[in-house]
Amino acid sequence: MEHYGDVREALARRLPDGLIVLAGGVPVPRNFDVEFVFRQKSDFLYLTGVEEPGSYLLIDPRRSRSTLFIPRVDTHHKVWLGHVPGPGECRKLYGFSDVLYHDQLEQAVKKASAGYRKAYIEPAAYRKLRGAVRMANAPGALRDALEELRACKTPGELALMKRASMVSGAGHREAMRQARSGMREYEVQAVFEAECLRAGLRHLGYPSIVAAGANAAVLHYHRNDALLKDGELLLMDAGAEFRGYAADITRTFPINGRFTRRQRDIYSIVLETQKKCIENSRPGVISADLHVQSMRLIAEGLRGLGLLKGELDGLVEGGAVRLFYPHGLTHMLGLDVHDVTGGRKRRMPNPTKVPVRFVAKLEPGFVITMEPGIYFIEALLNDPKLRRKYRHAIDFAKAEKFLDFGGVRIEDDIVIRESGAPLNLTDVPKEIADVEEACGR
Ligand SMILES: [Mn+2]
Repeated sequence: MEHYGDVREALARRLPDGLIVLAGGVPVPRNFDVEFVFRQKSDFLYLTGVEEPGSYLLIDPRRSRSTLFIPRVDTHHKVWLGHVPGPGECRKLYGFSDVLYHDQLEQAVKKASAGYRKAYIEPAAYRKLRGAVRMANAPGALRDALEELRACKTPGELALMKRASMVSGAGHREAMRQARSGMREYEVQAVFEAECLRAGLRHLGYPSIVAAGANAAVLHYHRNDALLKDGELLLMDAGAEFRGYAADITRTFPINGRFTRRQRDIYSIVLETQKKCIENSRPGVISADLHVQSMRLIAEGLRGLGLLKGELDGLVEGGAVRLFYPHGLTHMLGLDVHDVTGGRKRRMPNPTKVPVRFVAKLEPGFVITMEPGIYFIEALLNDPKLRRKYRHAIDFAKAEKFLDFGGVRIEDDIVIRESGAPLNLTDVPKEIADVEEACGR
């Protein structure tokens, strides 16, 4: 509760010269009488912790006041939804001194706007307030201020993220323990999601990816319905949310509990790459440089196996390694699984010679993922144009023998700290011996 009050004060300090108004999310209808499962808008959750739909927030920086506006619930609603907390309860529940009903918003904004010439009203709230507001509105500045603030996590937020990571980690360990050949991918998904639900975490940060064998080479695989086969790997990328804060964890483990020689070779390259990049995740480091470092390490490993040929610089800058590693190393993590970068992305030119989506100078309080991978993707390895372009850099005959392999990704969630080593929020085995033990066959 204190945390949310602090966050609102920080926003008021950044935008001291205008009234701030935000709208919470509203339920989205799915079909007649049925709604999609409601998940609060991230900015609103960030500022209030309110997970119920239909609320508004008014921040009056000059008077240092925040008011929460909640829906007025009628008898019909009470019949269908049961008890809905009223203003008195919401004051206690969310730590607001002022709680009103949402039909009082317009009046309250009019009253509070005395002395202000400016407003920071989010578009969804502005649609409701257009008639009542005479001040110039600057929603872009509100957007930027929120992104700046959300990028660096406070100790309170880190505690929430730790909880999301702990529960998700337990889900991953349980999936390793229970996965068996003959099961379907969705049965392993059920093991993970049951563990999260049992701990009270009802939302996932993103749809779970549970990919056996060659399916692991489909980067956003969501079918999750194939059979698990003896001798293959299973890649699971899954994370739950706690109070809106996501975990984003990937593990790849042998379905029969023992890595083959070939699986070890590929897995070790990914693991060593990930560990080095985590170690180097320090304040001031540019995320794109870490990505290039991960490409070099993977290129070096694949060259050692004879899959790539030639100079490392050429393999990285020429793009040959991207056929095996076609995604980013890292992204921000928070209330959104691909979280805001704090506007810093727009200001920072990419200093490297490779295209990278996330370019930011790491700061204390950033939470980022570290997720290198190696995949054998048929669409890339059998593309005639790419085969011609990279005929001197890639041993395609050798790579073809891996088309049944799928891929390996290892992903942890990392907190950048002022000094010392980064803090790893993820507690799931990843060393080969530890993974085999966790599989416990
Ligand atoms: Mn991720």
